[in-house]
Amino acid sequence: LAQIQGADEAISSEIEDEKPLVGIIMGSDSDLPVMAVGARILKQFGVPFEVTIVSAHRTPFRMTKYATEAAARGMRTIIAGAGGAAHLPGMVAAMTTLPVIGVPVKGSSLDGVDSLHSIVQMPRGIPVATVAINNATNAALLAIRNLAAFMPEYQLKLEQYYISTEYEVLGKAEILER
Ligand code: RP5
Repeated sequence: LAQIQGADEAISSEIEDEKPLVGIIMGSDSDLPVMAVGARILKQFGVPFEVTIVSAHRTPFRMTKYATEAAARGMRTIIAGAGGAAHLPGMVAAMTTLPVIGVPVKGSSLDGVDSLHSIVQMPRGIPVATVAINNATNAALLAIRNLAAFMPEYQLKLEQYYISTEYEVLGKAEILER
C-alpha cells in the first residue's frame, strides 16, 4: 500500500477531465515501480491515461470486465504488466480488439524470463506486442506511436522527443571526447 500511496503523483494523469486513451494495468502492486516509469512517459507526452491493478488470477472477473469494456470507454491501447505466470496481457488481448502491449515484469526467481515467455508466446491469432523485461518505457512509447497514427499532435511530440534523446547522447559523447 505504501508503494501505491508513494506513487500517487507519478502515476496520476494530469488531464483528469479527459477520458483515458491508454490504460495501464498490472497484476499486483508489486509491479508498480516498473509500470510507473511508463506512466511518467505518458504524463510527459500529455496522454490521458489511467492506472490500476487487474489480476488475471486473483481478480479474473474484474479482468473480464476491464477488457470487455475498455474499447467502449474510449481506450485506444492497453498496457499490461505482469510477472511470473504472466497471463494478464494475453487474457486481456483475448477479450478485446484493442492493441495490447505486454510488459514482462522481473520477478524474484527466474529473472523475468518466465514473465517474458508467458507474454511473448501467444497463440496464433491473439497478438500481444511484447516489450523487453521491465521496459515500461518502450510500452508507453509504443502506445503513443499507436495514438500518433491518427492524432498528429503525438507525432510531433514523438519527433521532438527523439530529437532530445539524440542531443542527449551527442552531448554525452562530446563530454567523453573532450
Ligand atoms: C503476478 O504475480 C504479478 O503481476 C506480480 O508480478 C507477481 C507477484 O505478485 P505479488 O505476489 O507480488 O502480489 O500476478
